[in-house]
Amino acid sequence: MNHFSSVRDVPDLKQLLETALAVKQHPHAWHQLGKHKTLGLVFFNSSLRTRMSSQRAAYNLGMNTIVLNVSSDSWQLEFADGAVMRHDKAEHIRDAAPVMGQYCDLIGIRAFAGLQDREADYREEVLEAFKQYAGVPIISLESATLHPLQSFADLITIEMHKRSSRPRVVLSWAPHPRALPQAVANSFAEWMLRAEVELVITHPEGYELDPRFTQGAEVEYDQRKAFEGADFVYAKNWSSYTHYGQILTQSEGWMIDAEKMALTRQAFFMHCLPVRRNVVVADAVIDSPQSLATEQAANRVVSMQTVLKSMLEQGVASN
Ligand code: SN0
Repeated sequence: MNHFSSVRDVPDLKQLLETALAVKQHPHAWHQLGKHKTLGLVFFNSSLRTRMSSQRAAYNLGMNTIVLNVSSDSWQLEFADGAVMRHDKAEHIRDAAPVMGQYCDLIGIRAFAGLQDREADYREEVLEAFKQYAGVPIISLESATLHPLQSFADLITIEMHKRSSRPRVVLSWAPHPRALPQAVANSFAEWMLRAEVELVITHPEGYELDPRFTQGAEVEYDQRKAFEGADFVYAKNWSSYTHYGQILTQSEGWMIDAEKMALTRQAFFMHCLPVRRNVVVADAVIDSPQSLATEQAANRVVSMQTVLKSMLEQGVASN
């Protein structure tokens, strides 16, 4: 793994999952591995779990961290080639990224989709510019199209709770008051399609995801039918990909409640958080013993630590 921004960067997923289970059991067993190494964490968007779990994962490996919140603490960055920089952006990525690469051995980047220009978002302009100019390995902390550390944590969580060798995992669209990126859903689909699960995606018409990430998954437009026999229900809102960035309907009827969960095989409920209670999911579901939301968040330390450990052992961060 030179960079980690998709499951496609993982050469052997089974092995990575095995490593994760070892890391979960013995989080401090590699506390010297990251000695004298620095992880940069660069945020263009808000974060709670990603920031705290990344710092904790680095600490468990004996690494130092430097956090930069670009939107509030730093110069605003220009990404356009050949820009005449007379406006609000003070520094170009061609200058900023190599400097960060001097201070850090690995850099994590969070840069959400802008949801205005589909081509630009799906080209991953920000993430790719860091890969091109920083000169050190880049780890996605949620990019415009994917959130691999979340999906890896989700896979670890499913692995710990599955009751059969090939559980039925349902990714369900849910309502939300704001337009959100497709990244979590794209990424979850991409990881599940490479794991030992049966993936079903359910959403209202118009919320079809980019087939580059979902090819091979079953799509069921009837949410209740999708829930029948489910072992895991993964709730997430996303805005339309085809009518890019739009909320097509409020679809309140898609909220996940106890009555719908009763259609499942006593399924576990999953959400990556932050969640809008009683819009996406009813209190009774997220507060039930079947909810894995806190455990998913706990496994964010495990997924990040496993990725850092693999990169450090490979010697990719050898400044
Ligand atoms: C982000 C998303 O991609 O959907 C991050 C999820 C890990 N979620 C939000 O931005 C939610 C914000 C809100 O207003 O509820």
